[in-house]
Amino acid sequence: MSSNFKAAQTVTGEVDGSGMRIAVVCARFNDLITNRMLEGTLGGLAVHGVKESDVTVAWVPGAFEIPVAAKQCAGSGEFDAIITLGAVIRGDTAHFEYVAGPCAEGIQLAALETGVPIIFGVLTTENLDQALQRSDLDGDNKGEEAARTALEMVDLLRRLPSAP
Ligand code: INI
Repeated sequence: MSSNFKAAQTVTGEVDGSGMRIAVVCARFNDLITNRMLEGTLGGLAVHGVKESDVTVAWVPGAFEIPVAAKQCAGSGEFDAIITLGAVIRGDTAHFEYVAGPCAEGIQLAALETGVPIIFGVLTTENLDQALQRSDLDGDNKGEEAARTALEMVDLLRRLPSAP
């Protein structure tokens, strides 16, 4: 299949994020984990050229509150992408499913309704250890991964044809 649009990605597959405006909606619940993810996200954005002044961080109480804040950011016209960060740990709660499921579904719905990429950087793990592993400051960090995903999606949507 041939492609008639050019990607701006460099040979390493990385996107130049300069000029992109990003909102990060971050849950306070399990903030030991979400602060580490936020650090990964902010580092990832900076490495790819996003200016600090183009990044807005909005804190919400828990993962359940992420979708409504993400949707408002997405609908504002102020941001090219929204990154959501949260940590839902099964060991902590009997209502894991009631938090994790609606959070994921709400984020996807908000992205589809607004057409703005909203990245799912919400960890859902069995225990704290797994969450620590996936928010490593020197290795695997789901927040850093979410930053790269956001920039890639902004770049892609700018290049794909849209409705006339
Ligand atoms: N919120 C989380 O972000 N992670 C969790 O693991 C969690 N647990 O375990 O309950 C959690 N609960 C709070 C929830 O997100 C809401 O803030 C709360 O229910 C108020 O609506």
